[in-house]
Amino acid sequence: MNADAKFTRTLVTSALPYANGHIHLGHIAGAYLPADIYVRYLRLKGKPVLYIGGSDEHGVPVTLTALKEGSSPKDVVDRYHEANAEAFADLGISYDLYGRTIWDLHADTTQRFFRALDAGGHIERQEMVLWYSEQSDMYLPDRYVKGTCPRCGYEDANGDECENCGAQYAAEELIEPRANIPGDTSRPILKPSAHWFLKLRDFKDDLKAWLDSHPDWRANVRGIAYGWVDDLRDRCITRDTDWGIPVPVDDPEAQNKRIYVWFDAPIGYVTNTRQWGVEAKDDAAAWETWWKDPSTRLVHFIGKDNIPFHAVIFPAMLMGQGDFIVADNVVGNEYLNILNRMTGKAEKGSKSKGNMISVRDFLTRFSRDALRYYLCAIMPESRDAAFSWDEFLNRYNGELCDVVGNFVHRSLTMTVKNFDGVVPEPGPFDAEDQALLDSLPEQLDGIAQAFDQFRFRLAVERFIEMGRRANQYFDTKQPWVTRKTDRERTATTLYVCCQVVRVLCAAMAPFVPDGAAKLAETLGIEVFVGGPDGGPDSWDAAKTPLPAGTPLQPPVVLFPKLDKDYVAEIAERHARGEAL
Ligand code: B3M
Ligand code: ZN
Repeated sequence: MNADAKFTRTLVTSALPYANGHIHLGHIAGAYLPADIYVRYLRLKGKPVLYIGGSDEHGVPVTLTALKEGSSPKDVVDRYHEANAEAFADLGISYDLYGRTIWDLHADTTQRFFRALDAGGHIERQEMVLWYSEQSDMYLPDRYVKGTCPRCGYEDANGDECENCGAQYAAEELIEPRANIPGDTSRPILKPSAHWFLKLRDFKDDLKAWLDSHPDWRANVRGIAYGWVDDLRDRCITRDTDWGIPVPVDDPEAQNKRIYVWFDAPIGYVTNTRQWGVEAKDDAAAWETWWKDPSTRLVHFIGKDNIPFHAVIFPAMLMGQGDFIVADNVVGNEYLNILNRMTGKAEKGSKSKGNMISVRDFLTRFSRDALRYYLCAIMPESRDAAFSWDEFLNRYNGELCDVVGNFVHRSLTMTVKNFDGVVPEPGPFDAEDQALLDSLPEQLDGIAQAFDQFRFRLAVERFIEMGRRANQYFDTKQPWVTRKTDRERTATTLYVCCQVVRVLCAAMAPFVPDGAAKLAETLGIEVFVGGPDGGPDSWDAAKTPLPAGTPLQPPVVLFPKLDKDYVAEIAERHARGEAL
């Protein structure tokens, strides 16, 4: 369906990463780069778009990190929130707001959600038994207890779910439980505790109807979402911990408990929109248009492990509010693995293997355009992909530099040198000139169509294809030969090349914004980059030719080539588990 018809604005979210570690390339290829490319594309089109992100600062991942490093949860989240906000900015992930879930405003939003669900009869108090450590004197929620999966026998399963087979089970089903706390050697016991549950079944029909109305979603997302909706259970939305948002119920049992992190985290999108309204618009009610007006299109970008939360649970929570919109698309990527150079096999990135590459480290060595280009070119859209140093080198050098960078550079250098630094006045067009000129709007539309369908790899392919076609034209026309014999012919050729360059400039802007900005400056074109209020369409404007006589700046190298030995040296360091 044509999304334009129904919607007047788009709200884009990227998953909120836990603030307990550095952002790495796997995160980027999953939920951040595709969202950022999409948002930049919409901004160029002049469509009103708001891009919201932030840190996920509650939950066991954070308290466990604090416990293991001997610090406090607050210390952990302060450190990593800062570091990750900076890494995103360095990579050009262009959030309108990057917020925090420890904000008071977020406790307020979350408690409002909880109360509305409670008032609607969708929350229920239940007694349950949980693992408890007498040695550490605490309940062992989620990853605090490990054991053997009752379904598949995996020995590192969590308290109530197994990473290996995806099974969910009651705590008491876990086999041979052990506390996942340094120094705790006691055998956990089962102890009763009261908790609050979200009655997901109440939303079954609405969830199903909503999924049915989106047959265009990716197969991975639909498959997982339908699997859940067909087997909905009550979800426990509180935990025995003191790190999190207080449970807004009048019950002494709730005192020592907090709201479960997966309940509050997606509400962070709403909180951070509220905060954006206050900061950018000085309007505490600005967020409501983005979350309640049915002409807002909500799109979530996530990694595949987050699919149930974004395609089932959070939508149910939104439906339970009565007046919120739900997502029009949930774009879930598969995983980015890492190619092991010794074995030639793709491996899962893991802290213990030390093979993960943080964005911070990577950007001390290579440009963000290089990283963005490569990750987009291999984006794990419908199956897992693997980061490889050799492929990084080959694709960046061989495609972005040699095909597009080279075409732009030779076209503009010749033009500036031979035609007084302006776009030349063309003579009559021959069939080849005309065919290339005529194809440009179509080629740009092909890239737009790929973006509209969240097919970022295809967009990159079409973009490089545009460069290849242009190089073929250049080679056929041989302006470096005609320059000495036929000035009018040369002027026509380079006029056509300048038009291709102009279109390439728009097409590359969402992937490689730095190269695009340099090129726009060379061409003297003003690129309007819109935001929440929208504006003129700079994307379609690229279809209007640059007039003859337009002054050009001396061209600069857009995409400096990578040195093979340098990349090999960094790859070696990575293979040895050293900092890049
Ligand atoms: N923090 C899980 C993750 O970082 C979780 C996502 C929350 S999205 C609202 O992958
Ligand atoms: Zn299992």
